[in-house]
Amino acid sequence: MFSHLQPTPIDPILGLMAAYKEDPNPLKVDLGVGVYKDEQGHTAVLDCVKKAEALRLKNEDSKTYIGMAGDLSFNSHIEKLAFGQHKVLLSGRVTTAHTPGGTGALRVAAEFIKKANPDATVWVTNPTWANHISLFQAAGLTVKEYAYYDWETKGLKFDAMMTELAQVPAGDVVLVHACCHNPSGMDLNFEQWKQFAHLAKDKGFTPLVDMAYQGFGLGLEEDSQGLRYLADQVDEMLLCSSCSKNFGLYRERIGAVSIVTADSKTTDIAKSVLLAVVRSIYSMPPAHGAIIVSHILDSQELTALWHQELAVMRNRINDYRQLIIDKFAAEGITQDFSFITKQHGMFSFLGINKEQIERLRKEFSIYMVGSSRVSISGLNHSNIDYFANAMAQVLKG
Ligand code: PLP
Ligand code: TYF
Repeated sequence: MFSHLQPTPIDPILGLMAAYKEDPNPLKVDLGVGVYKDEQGHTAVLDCVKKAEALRLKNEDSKTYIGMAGDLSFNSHIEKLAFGQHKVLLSGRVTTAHTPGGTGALRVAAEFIKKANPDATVWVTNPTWANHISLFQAAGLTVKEYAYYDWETKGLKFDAMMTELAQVPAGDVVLVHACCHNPSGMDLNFEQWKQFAHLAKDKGFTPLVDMAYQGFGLGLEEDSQGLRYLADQVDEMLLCSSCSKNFGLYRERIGAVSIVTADSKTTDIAKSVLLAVVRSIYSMPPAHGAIIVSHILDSQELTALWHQELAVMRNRINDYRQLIIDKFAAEGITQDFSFITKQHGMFSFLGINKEQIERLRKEFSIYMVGSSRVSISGLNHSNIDYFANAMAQVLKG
């Protein structure tokens, strides 16, 4: 039966990562995958993680299974990180399972939605992270897009977004990015979050917030402001979070899915369904990443260190947003790229065309996703002039 299989194309972002690795050009620049790189172009293990790992090595006394919900201490920490002291936590309206990465959280959420409403359509931003579409389709759900990014103004199509979402029926799910929109970098401001939350409440659709970059936008608290306002307004929602970026735990695969229900009785039922979904996919999540995060957030000292290290990553990216503009100006580029400083998180769309992206890759070994998405932390003081100069040549035509 395997001879009937058809080849499946590789995820273009991961394909780009492989192509970059094989490129022998010493000047090559990787602006592809959303993985934070420091000034040396290295994705280092955070010091707070190293310390927590040492603690784990010393204290761990068993490798027996953890339950289907994973590490309960982690779950409690991750809920507080997202919701703070919110009434949904205080009134027992949230149930959380730790998952293999944010991707695992989304996949579990998809199956959970399928159980709650098999006919649900999941609405995603146009454009969105390509995996969103395949993850929800894999659970047999219909996926449709709503207006979001405006290629003309390099901003949001907020009015069109609200008009389209006003047609979404109760029982459907609307996925929003908590902060640091992937791929555009263009986020809702707080006023827009409020309007979105009121619409969700009026229309009765269920929001699903994907929070893969908490702390990479404006700060840990600021980045969850919209999410918390939404939780003030609606009875039910889902949250998928990831510790891949903000704890630098990419390969440990640690994330969480949280379900918010209208009352604690429904939460108990939702929990049983959630755990049944987990059991039918992977039984129990891997423990390591969750225990690392738990150790960090259990300790004031390690939490303070984490905040510092996260701020270093966030500030470096934001500094480079401005530096790109300055270097482009120094190269005589006259097109307006000021939108880059209005965006948040790892990514921005440069808004250049396919041929220009192709030339950057072929002539200069500068790698970015085909939509012109750049992962800004791939830039550093050794390559930014090379990048700005290549951009100037390519923009001249
Ligand atoms: N959601 C978004 C928007 C992402 O960009 C990512 C990837 O980084 C994820 C979810 C899931 O990340 P991971 O599975 O690595 O935790
Ligand atoms: O968008 C990105 O670059 C990150 C990393 O299948 C990623 O979200 C990309 C593709 C993928 C998994 C993670």
